Amino acid sequence: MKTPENDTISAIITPHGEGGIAVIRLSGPDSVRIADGVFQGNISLHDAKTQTVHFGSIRGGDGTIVDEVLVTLFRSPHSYTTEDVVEISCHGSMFIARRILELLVKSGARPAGPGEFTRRAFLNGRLDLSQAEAVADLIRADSVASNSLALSQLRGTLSKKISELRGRIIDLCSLVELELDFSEEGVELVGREKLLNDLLSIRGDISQLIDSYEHGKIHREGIRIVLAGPPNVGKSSILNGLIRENRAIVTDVSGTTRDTIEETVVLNGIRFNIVDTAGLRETRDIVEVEGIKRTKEQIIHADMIVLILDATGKMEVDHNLRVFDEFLEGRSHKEIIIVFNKSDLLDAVRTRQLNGLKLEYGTVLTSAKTGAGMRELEEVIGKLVNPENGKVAGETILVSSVRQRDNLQKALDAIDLSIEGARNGVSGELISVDLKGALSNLSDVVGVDISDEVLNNVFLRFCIGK
Ligand SMILES: Nc1nc2c(ncn2[C@@H]2O[C@H](COP(=O)(O)OP(=O)(O)OP(=O)(O)O)[C@@H](O)[C@H]2O)c(=O)[nH]1
Ligand SMILES: [Mg+2]
Repeated sequence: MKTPENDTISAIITPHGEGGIAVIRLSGPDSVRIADGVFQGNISLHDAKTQTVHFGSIRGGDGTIVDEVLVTLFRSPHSYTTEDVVEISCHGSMFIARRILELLVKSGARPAGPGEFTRRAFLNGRLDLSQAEAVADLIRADSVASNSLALSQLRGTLSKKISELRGRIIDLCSLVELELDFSEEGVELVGREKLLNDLLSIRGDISQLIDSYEHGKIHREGIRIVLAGPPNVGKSSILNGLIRENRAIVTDVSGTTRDTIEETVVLNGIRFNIVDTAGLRETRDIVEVEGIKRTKEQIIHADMIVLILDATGKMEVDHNLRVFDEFLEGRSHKEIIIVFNKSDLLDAVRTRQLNGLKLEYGTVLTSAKTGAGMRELEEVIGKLVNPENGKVAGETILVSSVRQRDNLQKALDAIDLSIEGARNGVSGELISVDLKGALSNLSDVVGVDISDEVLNNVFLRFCIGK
Protein backbone atom coordinates (compact mmCIF):
# COMPACT_ATOMS: atom_id res chain seq x y z
CA MET A 1 0.00 0.00 0.00
CA LYS A 2 1.34 3.45 -0.86
CA THR A 3 1.68 6.06 1.84
CA PRO A 4 -1.34 8.34 1.93
CA GLU A 5 -0.73 11.99 1.15
CA ASN A 6 -1.56 14.30 4.02
CA ASP A 7 -2.02 17.87 2.90
CA THR A 8 -5.46 19.41 2.47
CA ILE A 9 -6.83 19.68 -1.06
CA SER A 10 -9.76 21.57 -2.50
CA ALA A 11 -11.69 21.80 -5.78
CA ILE A 12 -15.04 22.74 -7.25
CA ILE A 13 -16.74 19.35 -7.62
CA THR A 14 -19.80 20.32 -9.64
CA PRO A 15 -19.74 20.89 -13.44
CA HIS A 16 -18.44 24.24 -14.62
CA GLY A 17 -21.24 26.53 -15.71
CA GLU A 18 -24.38 28.02 -14.22
CA GLY A 19 -26.54 25.82 -12.02
CA GLY A 20 -28.79 25.73 -8.98
CA ILE A 21 -25.81 25.19 -6.71
CA ALA A 22 -22.06 24.70 -6.96
CA VAL A 23 -20.11 22.63 -4.46
CA ILE A 24 -16.53 23.17 -3.32
CA ARG A 25 -14.91 20.27 -1.47
CA LEU A 26 -12.06 20.29 1.02
CA SER A 27 -10.34 17.07 2.05
CA GLY A 28 -7.44 16.54 4.44
CA PRO A 29 -6.42 17.12 8.05
CA ASP A 30 -6.85 20.91 7.91
CA SER A 31 -10.25 20.92 6.20
CA VAL A 32 -12.19 21.94 9.28
CA ARG A 33 -9.72 24.63 10.32
CA ILE A 34 -9.56 26.11 6.81
CA ALA A 35 -13.35 26.07 6.41
CA ASP A 36 -13.85 27.66 9.84
CA GLY A 37 -11.58 30.50 8.74
CA VAL A 38 -14.00 31.60 5.99
CA PHE A 39 -17.35 30.31 7.25
CA GLN A 40 -19.60 32.10 9.70
CA GLY A 41 -22.57 30.14 10.98
CA ASN A 42 -24.37 29.35 14.24
CA ILE A 43 -21.56 27.14 15.44
CA SER A 44 -17.93 26.67 14.62
CA LEU A 45 -17.36 23.55 12.48
CA HIS A 46 -14.69 22.61 14.99
CA ASP A 47 -17.47 21.76 17.45
CA ALA A 48 -19.88 20.21 14.93
CA LYS A 49 -20.62 16.50 14.64
CA THR A 50 -19.87 14.39 11.57
CA GLN A 51 -22.45 14.25 8.77
CA THR A 52 -24.15 17.48 9.76
CA VAL A 53 -25.21 20.43 7.59
CA HIS A 54 -24.84 24.05 8.64
CA PHE A 55 -26.24 27.27 7.22
CA GLY A 56 -24.10 30.39 7.24
CA SER A 57 -22.06 32.71 5.07
CA ILE A 58 -18.64 32.82 3.50
CA ARG A 59 -16.65 35.96 4.17
CA GLY A 60 -13.85 37.37 2.09
CA GLY A 61 -10.55 38.64 3.51
CA ASP A 62 -11.99 42.15 3.95
CA GLY A 63 -14.99 40.82 5.86
CA THR A 64 -17.51 41.23 3.01
CA ILE A 65 -20.01 38.41 2.51
CA VAL A 66 -19.32 36.41 -0.66
CA ASP A 67 -22.38 34.16 -0.50
CA GLU A 68 -24.83 32.40 1.78
CA VAL A 69 -24.02 28.72 1.86
CA LEU A 70 -24.73 25.30 3.33
CA VAL A 71 -21.70 23.50 4.70
CA THR A 72 -21.66 19.71 5.12
CA LEU A 73 -19.13 18.18 7.46
CA PHE A 74 -17.84 14.61 7.21
CA ARG A 75 -15.35 13.66 9.89
CA SER A 76 -12.69 11.06 9.21
CA PRO A 77 -13.21 8.18 8.49
CA HIS A 78 -16.86 8.74 7.52
CA SER A 79 -16.17 10.47 4.20
CA TYR A 80 -15.49 9.70 0.55
CA THR A 81 -11.72 10.03 1.03
CA THR A 82 -11.83 8.77 4.66
CA GLU A 83 -10.21 12.11 5.62
CA ASP A 84 -11.94 15.11 7.21
CA VAL A 85 -14.09 16.50 4.39
CA VAL A 86 -16.02 19.77 4.22
CA GLU A 87 -18.34 20.50 1.31
CA ILE A 88 -19.51 24.06 0.76
CA SER A 89 -22.67 24.42 -1.33
CA CYS A 90 -22.99 27.94 -2.69
CA HIS A 91 -25.24 29.48 -5.32
CA GLY A 92 -24.48 28.02 -8.73
CA SER A 93 -22.27 30.75 -10.13
CA MET A 94 -18.80 29.83 -11.31
CA PHE A 95 -17.63 33.27 -10.25
CA ILE A 96 -18.73 32.71 -6.64
CA ALA A 97 -17.45 29.13 -6.55
CA ARG A 98 -14.03 30.26 -7.80
CA ARG A 99 -13.90 33.09 -5.26
CA ILE A 100 -14.60 30.62 -2.45
CA LEU A 101 -11.99 28.21 -3.79
CA GLU A 102 -9.46 31.06 -3.91
CA LEU A 103 -10.22 31.93 -0.28
CA LEU A 104 -9.68 28.31 0.75
CA VAL A 105 -6.39 28.16 -1.16
CA LYS A 106 -5.27 31.41 0.48
CA SER A 107 -6.00 29.78 3.84
CA GLY A 108 -3.72 26.86 3.08
CA ALA A 109 -5.59 24.36 0.88
CA ARG A 110 -3.88 23.05 -2.26
CA PRO A 111 -5.91 22.96 -5.50
CA ALA A 112 -6.70 19.28 -6.14
CA GLY A 113 -5.43 17.55 -9.27
CA PRO A 114 -7.59 15.39 -11.57
CA GLY A 115 -9.15 12.46 -9.72
CA GLU A 116 -7.29 13.36 -6.54
CA PHE A 117 -10.23 12.82 -4.17
CA THR A 118 -10.78 9.32 -5.58
CA ARG A 119 -7.03 8.71 -5.51
CA ARG A 120 -7.07 9.47 -1.80
CA ALA A 121 -10.05 7.18 -1.30
CA PHE A 122 -7.88 4.50 -2.90
CA LEU A 123 -4.67 5.33 -1.00
CA ASN A 124 -6.60 5.35 2.27
CA GLY A 125 -7.99 1.92 1.50
CA ARG A 126 -11.61 2.90 1.04
CA LEU A 127 -11.73 1.71 -2.57
CA ASP A 128 -9.46 -0.71 -4.41
CA LEU A 129 -8.16 0.23 -7.84
CA SER A 130 -10.88 -1.58 -9.79
CA GLN A 131 -13.48 0.26 -7.71
CA ALA A 132 -11.75 3.59 -8.30
CA GLU A 133 -11.89 2.89 -12.04
CA ALA A 134 -15.57 2.14 -11.63
CA VAL A 135 -16.11 5.66 -10.26
CA ALA A 136 -14.85 7.12 -13.55
CA ASP A 137 -17.08 4.71 -15.48
CA LEU A 138 -20.08 5.55 -13.34
CA ILE A 139 -19.64 9.27 -13.95
CA ARG A 140 -19.63 8.57 -17.69
CA ALA A 141 -22.49 6.06 -17.65
CA ASP A 142 -25.13 6.91 -20.23
CA SER A 143 -27.11 3.72 -20.65
CA VAL A 144 -28.73 1.17 -18.35
CA ALA A 145 -25.99 -1.30 -19.27
CA SER A 146 -23.02 0.96 -18.56
CA ASN A 147 -24.70 2.19 -15.39
CA SER A 148 -25.24 -1.26 -13.88
CA LEU A 149 -21.83 -2.52 -14.97
CA ALA A 150 -19.99 0.36 -13.30
CA LEU A 151 -22.12 0.15 -10.19
CA SER A 152 -21.55 -3.56 -9.85
CA GLN A 153 -17.79 -3.00 -10.08
CA LEU A 154 -17.94 -0.15 -7.57
CA ARG A 155 -19.75 -2.46 -5.18
CA GLY A 156 -16.77 -4.76 -5.42
CA THR A 157 -17.97 -7.75 -7.47
CA LEU A 158 -14.68 -7.93 -9.39
CA SER A 159 -12.67 -7.33 -6.21
CA LYS A 160 -14.45 -10.23 -4.50
CA LYS A 161 -13.81 -12.55 -7.43
CA ILE A 162 -10.12 -11.62 -7.51
CA SER A 163 -9.80 -12.15 -3.80
CA GLU A 164 -11.48 -15.58 -4.10
CA LEU A 165 -9.08 -16.58 -6.88
CA ARG A 166 -6.11 -15.36 -4.85
CA GLY A 167 -7.32 -17.40 -1.89
CA ARG A 168 -7.48 -20.55 -4.00
CA ILE A 169 -3.97 -19.96 -5.40
CA ILE A 170 -2.56 -19.19 -1.95
CA ASP A 171 -3.99 -22.50 -0.68
CA LEU A 172 -2.31 -24.39 -3.51
CA CYS A 173 0.90 -22.46 -2.98
CA SER A 174 1.10 -23.33 0.70
CA LEU A 175 0.40 -27.00 0.04
CA VAL A 176 3.07 -27.18 -2.65
CA GLU A 177 5.53 -25.38 -0.39
CA LEU A 178 4.74 -27.53 2.62
CA GLU A 179 5.47 -30.48 0.44
CA LEU A 180 8.97 -29.08 -0.12
CA ASP A 181 9.63 -29.33 3.62
CA PHE A 182 8.86 -33.00 3.46
CA SER A 183 10.52 -33.63 0.14
CA GLU A 184 13.24 -35.74 1.73
CA GLU A 185 10.57 -38.11 2.96
CA GLY A 186 8.95 -38.11 -0.47
CA VAL A 187 5.60 -36.99 0.92
CA GLU A 188 3.11 -35.69 -1.65
CA LEU A 189 0.53 -33.57 0.12
CA VAL A 190 -1.42 -32.62 -2.97
CA GLY A 191 -1.91 -35.37 -5.49
CA ARG A 192 -0.65 -34.18 -8.89
CA GLU A 193 -4.04 -35.01 -10.31
CA LYS A 194 -5.81 -32.80 -7.81
CA LEU A 195 -3.27 -30.00 -8.26
CA LEU A 196 -3.78 -30.09 -12.01
CA ASN A 197 -7.57 -30.05 -11.67
CA ASP A 198 -7.47 -27.11 -9.29
CA LEU A 199 -5.14 -25.19 -11.58
CA LEU A 200 -7.37 -25.89 -14.59
CA SER A 201 -10.40 -24.66 -12.71
CA ILE A 202 -8.59 -21.45 -11.70
CA ARG A 203 -7.46 -21.06 -15.29
CA GLY A 204 -11.05 -21.38 -16.49
CA ASP A 205 -12.21 -18.63 -14.15
CA ILE A 206 -9.44 -16.21 -15.12
CA SER A 207 -9.97 -16.85 -18.78
CA GLN A 208 -13.70 -16.15 -18.38
CA LEU A 209 -12.87 -12.81 -16.78
CA ILE A 210 -10.59 -11.95 -19.70
CA ASP A 211 -13.32 -12.81 -22.19
CA SER A 212 -15.72 -10.58 -20.28
CA TYR A 213 -13.64 -7.54 -21.25
CA GLU A 214 -15.11 -7.49 -24.74
CA HIS A 215 -18.64 -7.59 -23.29
CA GLY A 216 -17.68 -4.91 -20.78
CA LYS A 217 -16.39 -2.73 -23.56
CA ILE A 218 -19.74 -2.92 -25.32
CA HIS A 219 -21.54 -1.77 -22.20
CA ARG A 220 -19.13 1.01 -21.47
CA GLU A 221 -18.31 2.41 -24.85
CA GLY A 222 -21.19 1.15 -26.93
CA ILE A 223 -21.01 -0.44 -30.35
CA ARG A 224 -19.62 1.49 -33.26
CA ILE A 225 -21.71 1.17 -36.39
CA VAL A 226 -20.46 2.78 -39.57
CA LEU A 227 -22.94 3.57 -42.35
CA ALA A 228 -21.05 3.32 -45.63
CA GLY A 229 -21.86 3.01 -49.31
CA PRO A 230 -21.84 4.86 -52.62
CA PRO A 231 -23.00 8.51 -52.68
CA ASN A 232 -26.67 9.41 -52.67
CA VAL A 233 -28.02 6.03 -51.56
CA GLY A 234 -29.56 7.47 -48.38
CA LYS A 235 -26.87 6.94 -45.71
CA SER A 236 -27.57 10.27 -44.02
CA SER A 237 -31.33 9.68 -44.26
CA ILE A 238 -30.87 6.34 -42.50
CA LEU A 239 -28.75 7.95 -39.77
CA ASN A 240 -31.50 10.51 -39.22
CA GLY A 241 -34.07 7.70 -39.14
CA LEU A 242 -32.13 5.69 -36.57
CA ILE A 243 -31.56 8.63 -34.25
CA ARG A 244 -35.02 10.09 -34.97
CA GLU A 245 -33.61 13.53 -35.58
CA ASN A 246 -32.67 15.57 -38.63
CA ARG A 247 -29.02 15.59 -37.73
CA ALA A 248 -27.26 15.07 -41.07
CA ILE A 249 -27.90 17.17 -44.16
CA VAL A 250 -29.82 15.26 -46.81
CA THR A 251 -29.96 16.49 -50.43
CA ASP A 252 -30.21 14.88 -53.81
CA VAL A 253 -26.69 16.05 -54.62
CA SER A 254 -24.21 13.18 -54.72
CA GLY A 255 -21.43 13.85 -52.23
CA THR A 256 -23.51 15.86 -49.74
CA THR A 257 -21.84 14.40 -46.68
CA ARG A 258 -18.16 15.24 -46.67
CA ASP A 259 -17.14 14.72 -43.09
CA THR A 260 -18.05 11.91 -40.74
CA ILE A 261 -20.95 12.56 -38.38
CA GLU A 262 -21.31 10.59 -35.19
CA GLU A 263 -24.45 10.24 -33.11
CA THR A 264 -25.54 8.00 -30.28
CA VAL A 265 -28.70 6.01 -29.91
CA VAL A 266 -29.62 3.59 -27.15
CA LEU A 267 -31.48 0.49 -28.32
CA ASN A 268 -32.55 -2.10 -25.73
CA GLY A 269 -30.28 -0.56 -23.11
CA ILE A 270 -27.17 -0.78 -25.30
CA ARG A 271 -25.48 2.28 -26.68
CA PHE A 272 -24.75 2.42 -30.39
CA ASN A 273 -22.43 5.05 -31.80
CA ILE A 274 -23.60 5.50 -35.35
CA VAL A 275 -21.29 7.13 -37.85
CA ASP A 276 -22.52 8.57 -41.14
CA THR A 277 -19.78 8.87 -43.75
CA ALA A 278 -18.96 10.45 -47.09
CA GLY A 279 -20.11 8.26 -49.99
CA LEU A 280 -17.31 6.19 -51.51
CA ARG A 281 -16.51 7.01 -55.12
CA GLU A 282 -13.67 8.13 -57.35
CA THR A 283 -13.39 11.90 -57.14
CA ARG A 284 -10.94 14.73 -57.61
CA ASP A 285 -12.68 17.13 -55.24
CA ILE A 286 -10.10 17.58 -52.48
CA VAL A 287 -12.66 18.00 -49.72
CA GLU A 288 -14.42 14.84 -50.82
CA VAL A 289 -11.13 12.96 -51.12
CA GLU A 290 -10.38 13.80 -47.49
CA GLY A 291 -13.92 12.77 -46.52
CA ILE A 292 -13.48 9.41 -48.25
CA LYS A 293 -10.17 8.90 -46.47
CA ARG A 294 -12.03 9.40 -43.21
CA THR A 295 -14.74 6.97 -44.28
CA LYS A 296 -12.10 4.31 -44.82
CA GLU A 297 -10.59 4.94 -41.38
CA GLN A 298 -14.04 4.68 -39.83
CA ILE A 299 -14.67 1.36 -41.57
CA ILE A 300 -11.44 -0.02 -40.14
CA HIS A 301 -12.44 0.91 -36.59
CA ALA A 302 -16.08 -0.12 -36.80
CA ASP A 303 -17.57 -2.91 -34.71
CA MET A 304 -20.28 -3.27 -37.32
CA ILE A 305 -20.69 -1.98 -40.86
CA VAL A 306 -24.00 -1.20 -42.49
CA LEU A 307 -23.37 -1.15 -46.22
CA ILE A 308 -26.15 0.87 -47.83
CA LEU A 309 -27.01 0.40 -51.50
CA ASP A 310 -29.68 1.91 -53.71
CA ALA A 311 -32.39 -0.71 -54.08
CA THR A 312 -33.34 0.67 -57.49
CA GLY A 313 -29.82 0.23 -58.82
CA LYS A 314 -29.17 -2.49 -61.37
CA MET A 315 -27.94 -5.79 -60.03
CA GLU A 316 -25.05 -4.05 -58.49
CA VAL A 317 -24.73 -6.04 -55.28
CA ASP A 318 -21.82 -8.15 -56.47
CA HIS A 319 -20.13 -5.17 -57.98
CA ASN A 320 -20.43 -3.17 -54.77
CA LEU A 321 -19.30 -6.00 -52.62
CA ARG A 322 -16.21 -6.28 -54.79
CA VAL A 323 -15.58 -2.56 -54.44
CA PHE A 324 -15.95 -2.86 -50.68
CA ASP A 325 -13.94 -6.04 -50.43
CA GLU A 326 -10.85 -3.97 -49.89
CA PHE A 327 -12.30 -2.60 -46.63
CA LEU A 328 -14.26 -5.60 -45.53
CA GLU A 329 -11.39 -7.99 -45.81
CA GLY A 330 -10.86 -10.07 -42.74
CA ARG A 331 -14.26 -9.14 -41.31
CA SER A 332 -16.62 -11.82 -40.25
CA HIS A 333 -19.92 -11.84 -42.13
CA LYS A 334 -21.57 -11.27 -38.82
CA GLU A 335 -20.25 -7.75 -38.66
CA ILE A 336 -21.77 -6.59 -41.93
CA ILE A 337 -25.37 -5.75 -42.75
CA ILE A 338 -26.46 -4.87 -46.28
CA VAL A 339 -29.31 -2.43 -46.60
CA PHE A 340 -31.19 -1.86 -49.84
CA ASN A 341 -32.65 1.60 -49.39
CA LYS A 342 -35.33 3.50 -51.34
CA SER A 343 -37.63 0.47 -51.37
CA ASP A 344 -40.56 2.84 -51.91
CA LEU A 345 -39.37 3.31 -55.50
CA LEU A 346 -39.39 -0.40 -56.30
CA ASP A 347 -41.95 -2.32 -58.30
CA ALA A 348 -43.27 -5.62 -57.03
CA VAL A 349 -40.96 -7.71 -59.23
CA ARG A 350 -37.80 -6.04 -58.04
CA THR A 351 -38.99 -6.16 -54.41
CA ARG A 352 -39.47 -9.92 -54.74
CA GLN A 353 -36.06 -10.22 -56.37
CA LEU A 354 -34.32 -8.42 -53.54
CA ASN A 355 -36.26 -10.26 -50.87
CA GLY A 356 -35.26 -13.52 -52.52
CA LEU A 357 -31.56 -12.66 -52.58
CA LYS A 358 -29.56 -15.21 -50.69
CA LEU A 359 -26.52 -13.46 -49.29
CA GLU A 360 -24.25 -14.54 -46.50
CA TYR A 361 -24.81 -11.16 -44.86
CA GLY A 362 -27.83 -9.95 -42.97
CA THR A 363 -29.90 -7.95 -45.49
CA VAL A 364 -32.74 -5.51 -45.00
CA LEU A 365 -34.94 -3.62 -47.44
CA THR A 366 -35.65 -0.11 -46.17
CA SER A 367 -37.16 3.18 -47.14
CA ALA A 368 -35.73 6.01 -45.12
CA LYS A 369 -38.40 8.13 -46.78
CA THR A 370 -41.47 6.21 -45.56
CA GLY A 371 -39.81 4.52 -42.59
CA ALA A 372 -40.55 1.06 -43.98
CA GLY A 373 -38.03 -1.55 -42.86
CA MET A 374 -36.34 0.78 -40.35
CA ARG A 375 -37.63 -1.19 -37.40
CA GLU A 376 -36.42 -4.39 -39.03
CA LEU A 377 -32.99 -2.79 -39.49
CA GLU A 378 -32.89 -2.01 -35.77
CA GLU A 379 -33.81 -5.61 -35.03
CA VAL A 380 -31.08 -6.99 -37.30
CA ILE A 381 -28.55 -4.66 -35.66
CA GLY A 382 -29.76 -5.79 -32.23
CA LYS A 383 -29.46 -9.47 -33.18
CA LEU A 384 -25.84 -9.10 -34.25
CA VAL A 385 -25.00 -8.09 -30.73
CA ASN A 386 -24.42 -11.22 -28.74
CA PRO A 387 -27.68 -11.71 -26.83
CA GLU A 388 -25.60 -12.42 -23.73
CA ASN A 389 -24.37 -8.85 -23.89
CA GLY A 390 -27.84 -7.47 -24.08
CA LYS A 391 -28.33 -7.57 -20.35
CA VAL A 392 -26.13 -7.08 -17.36
CA ALA A 393 -27.59 -9.14 -14.58
CA GLY A 394 -27.29 -7.60 -11.13
CA GLU A 395 -23.98 -9.11 -10.13
CA THR A 396 -22.41 -10.03 -13.47
CA ILE A 397 -18.66 -9.68 -13.27
CA LEU A 398 -17.26 -7.84 -16.24
CA VAL A 399 -13.71 -6.66 -16.57
CA SER A 400 -13.88 -3.06 -17.68
CA SER A 401 -10.41 -1.68 -18.31
CA VAL A 402 -7.50 -2.68 -20.53
CA ARG A 403 -5.32 -2.45 -17.45
CA GLN A 404 -7.39 -5.03 -15.61
CA ARG A 405 -7.52 -7.28 -18.66
CA ASP A 406 -3.74 -7.12 -19.22
CA ASN A 407 -3.00 -8.05 -15.62
CA LEU A 408 -5.43 -10.94 -15.84
CA GLN A 409 -3.73 -12.07 -19.03
CA LYS A 410 -0.36 -12.10 -17.25
CA ALA A 411 -1.90 -14.11 -14.41
CA LEU A 412 -3.29 -16.55 -16.96
CA ASP A 413 0.14 -16.96 -18.58
CA ALA A 414 1.68 -17.70 -15.17
CA ILE A 415 -1.05 -20.26 -14.38
CA ASP A 416 -0.42 -21.85 -17.78
CA LEU A 417 3.25 -22.26 -16.87
CA SER A 418 2.31 -23.89 -13.59
CA ILE A 419 -0.10 -26.22 -15.39
CA GLU A 420 2.61 -27.20 -17.81
CA GLY A 421 4.93 -27.78 -14.84
CA ALA A 422 2.39 -29.92 -13.01
CA ARG A 423 1.82 -31.98 -16.15
CA ASN A 424 5.55 -32.55 -16.64
CA GLY A 425 6.19 -33.48 -13.04
CA VAL A 426 8.23 -30.34 -12.36
CA SER A 427 9.23 -29.82 -8.71
CA GLY A 428 6.86 -28.05 -6.34
CA GLU A 429 9.44 -25.32 -5.92
CA LEU A 430 9.15 -24.24 -9.53
CA ILE A 431 5.40 -24.52 -9.56
CA SER A 432 5.22 -22.27 -6.53
CA VAL A 433 7.27 -19.60 -8.34
CA ASP A 434 4.70 -19.47 -11.15
CA LEU A 435 1.83 -19.44 -8.69
CA LYS A 436 3.39 -16.48 -6.89
CA GLY A 437 3.73 -14.71 -10.22
CA ALA A 438 0.00 -15.25 -10.83
CA LEU A 439 -0.80 -13.97 -7.35
CA SER A 440 1.09 -10.77 -7.90
CA ASN A 441 -0.59 -10.20 -11.29
CA LEU A 442 -4.00 -10.68 -9.68
CA SER A 443 -3.07 -8.20 -6.94
CA ASP A 444 -2.29 -5.66 -9.62
CA VAL A 445 -5.90 -5.87 -10.87
CA VAL A 446 -7.12 -4.43 -7.58
CA GLY A 447 -4.00 -2.34 -7.07
CA VAL A 448 -2.14 -3.81 -4.11
CA ASP A 449 1.45 -2.46 -4.24
CA ILE A 450 0.91 -0.64 -7.47
CA SER A 451 3.51 1.74 -8.95
CA ASP A 452 3.02 5.50 -9.10
CA GLU A 453 3.12 5.35 -12.87
CA VAL A 454 0.18 2.97 -13.05
CA LEU A 455 -1.70 5.05 -10.50
CA ASN A 456 -1.14 8.25 -12.45
CA ASN A 457 -2.40 6.54 -15.57
CA VAL A 458 -5.59 5.39 -13.91
CA PHE A 459 -6.35 8.81 -12.45
CA LEU A 460 -5.61 10.60 -15.73
CA ARG A 461 -9.07 9.48 -16.80
CA PHE A 462 -10.66 11.62 -14.10
CA CYS A 463 -11.23 15.32 -14.18
CA ILE A 464 -10.58 17.80 -11.40
CA GLY A 465 -13.13 17.52 -8.62
CA LYS A 466 -13.64 13.76 -8.85
N1 LIG B 1 -37.48 7.84 -52.54
C1 LIG B 1 -36.56 7.78 -51.59
N2 LIG B 1 -35.61 8.72 -51.53
C2 LIG B 1 -34.69 8.64 -50.54
C3 LIG B 1 -34.69 7.60 -49.59
N3 LIG B 1 -33.63 7.79 -48.77
C4 LIG B 1 -32.99 8.91 -49.19
N4 LIG B 1 -33.64 9.42 -50.27
C5 LIG B 1 -33.25 10.61 -51.04
O1 LIG B 1 -32.00 10.33 -51.64
C6 LIG B 1 -31.20 11.53 -51.66
C7 LIG B 1 -29.86 11.27 -51.00
O2 LIG B 1 -30.08 11.01 -49.63
P1 LIG B 1 -28.93 11.15 -48.55
O3 LIG B 1 -29.45 10.64 -47.28
O4 LIG B 1 -28.37 12.52 -48.59
O5 LIG B 1 -27.88 10.14 -49.17
P2 LIG B 1 -26.35 9.90 -48.76
O6 LIG B 1 -26.08 8.48 -49.04
O7 LIG B 1 -26.11 10.40 -47.40
O8 LIG B 1 -25.60 10.79 -49.81
P3 LIG B 1 -24.13 11.41 -49.77
O9 LIG B 1 -23.98 12.10 -48.46
O10 LIG B 1 -24.10 12.32 -50.91
O11 LIG B 1 -23.16 10.27 -49.94
C8 LIG B 1 -32.01 12.60 -50.99
O12 LIG B 1 -32.68 13.34 -51.98
C9 LIG B 1 -33.03 11.82 -50.15
O13 LIG B 1 -34.21 12.52 -49.95
C10 LIG B 1 -35.74 6.62 -49.69
O14 LIG B 1 -35.80 5.67 -48.93
N5 LIG B 1 -36.60 6.76 -50.70
MG1 LIG C 1 -24.87 11.81 -46.70
